[in-house]
Amino acid sequence: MGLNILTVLYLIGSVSFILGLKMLSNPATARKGNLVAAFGMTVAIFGTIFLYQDDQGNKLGNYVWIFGGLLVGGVIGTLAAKKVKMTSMPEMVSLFNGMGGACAALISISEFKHLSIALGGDLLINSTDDYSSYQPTVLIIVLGLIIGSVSFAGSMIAWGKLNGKVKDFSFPGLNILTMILLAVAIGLGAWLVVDPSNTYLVYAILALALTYGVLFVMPIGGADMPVVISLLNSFTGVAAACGGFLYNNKVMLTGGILVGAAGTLLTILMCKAMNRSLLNVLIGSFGGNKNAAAAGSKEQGAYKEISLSDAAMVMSYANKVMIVPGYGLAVAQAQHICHELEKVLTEKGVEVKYAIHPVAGRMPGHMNVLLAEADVSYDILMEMEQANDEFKTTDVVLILGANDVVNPAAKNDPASPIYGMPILEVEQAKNVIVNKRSMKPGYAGIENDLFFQPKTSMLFGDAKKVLQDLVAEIKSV
Ligand code: TAP
Repeated sequence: MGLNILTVLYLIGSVSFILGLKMLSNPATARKGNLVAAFGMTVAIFGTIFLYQDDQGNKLGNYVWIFGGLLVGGVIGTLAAKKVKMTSMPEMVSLFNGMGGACAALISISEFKHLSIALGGDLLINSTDDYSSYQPTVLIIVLGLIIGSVSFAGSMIAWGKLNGKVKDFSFPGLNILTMILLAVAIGLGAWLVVDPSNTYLVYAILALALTYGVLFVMPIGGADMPVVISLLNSFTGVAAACGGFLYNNKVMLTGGILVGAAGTLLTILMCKAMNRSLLNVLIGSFGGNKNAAAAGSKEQGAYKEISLSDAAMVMSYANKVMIVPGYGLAVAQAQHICHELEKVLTEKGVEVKYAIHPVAGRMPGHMNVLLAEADVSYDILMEMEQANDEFKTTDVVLILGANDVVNPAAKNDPASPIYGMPILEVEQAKNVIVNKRSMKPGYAGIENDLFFQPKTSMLFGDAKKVLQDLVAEIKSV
């Protein structure tokens, strides 16, 4: 009876994950989607704790440990999520993803121990036994161990890179060394499957996979971290799915597969948005600043500035204004005042739209989340392709704290580290006003020719302060 109810709860959990994921793909429903998926996870966790029984009818027990862990993890997770700034979200995703990988690796280690005990306490004593019926289980254990450990170690390095504590590191032949490490880990894994009596191999595989995870992420440039995190996220999903196989737990399997698939798709989409292959991201060095330094030192012409009152005037008398939000808007927390500007202009009869680049900011969907928080209508958010069609008929483009995503070098300069990344082609508009605090480069560390073009004017200052002043000026025009 208990098992039947549990099966129904697992079904509810699995359906909630799928619905939640679907809802997450649209900013209008994303918040609800998150809650729906969290509900599914709660049902799955508490269903397992209270209703799971093994073949002999034993319940889980260990309630003090389980609820102790839930309490400690729950409190840390809640505080971390409440405290985190929107701009540090990728770091937190990376950290939490690493924890998922570590869980999967620990499950593999503990399940291998259980298997050893089930086989008579010490597999070494029985080294001449026939293990064929256990080999599929050992295979899943090895896969979970390798993938989970790589995901854990790689995510920790990605976390360190995003918060600036870990610097890029590489040396000639590093890629070959990492390939060899992975090949040896897989080879030892195959050996363990053939002969599970070699218990020490588990720890050798663990050490190799952890080292591989560290060395695999170390040379990848900071700007490529979101792609790496998304890839590692898909690894964690696959490792969790291995846990689902081990425990014959359908909801864990579904959850793992969904995370694995979603992470893989997101990785592909991000690579497409940058017009680069995954291999190029993993062994290239975009953001590693070798080329960036060279590009950054290129001699540029003069740039011109625009005063607040002139900017207010140009925008007030425009037919159409496109706002391009970027990382700086998020840093300045200027989304609300940006919405205010949009309303003031709209009241004056100006058509206002937003042009959203897929990798603007520091995480996928960053700008959508930010603008949704300020109640900007989804109807006026243009994706890159739509926006690029609209710029031709735009009078003023107002760039707010964006830089790399509007850098024409991505189109025109094959030597640029961002060459090939699709950009917002703002220079097609009649006028371009750029708000940032200085002439400093953005995330990729390179200069931006756009700032030196004749139709571009710089409006220096913190985005929030500039927008507040701009709104006041426009109201008085
Ligand atoms: P960036 O190229 O990083 O440029 C942001 C600009 O904002 C900077 O040049 C900075 O110039 C300005 N800024 C900073 N604080 C500001 C403030 N308070 N007020 C006004 N301006 C401010 O941003 P982007 O155009 O959004 O491009 C995103 C970059 O990050 C891309 O290279 C992308 O590949 C990378 N990336 C993306 C993601 C995802 S998935 N979205 C994740 C990680 C990295 P000043 O210092 O002169 O003010």
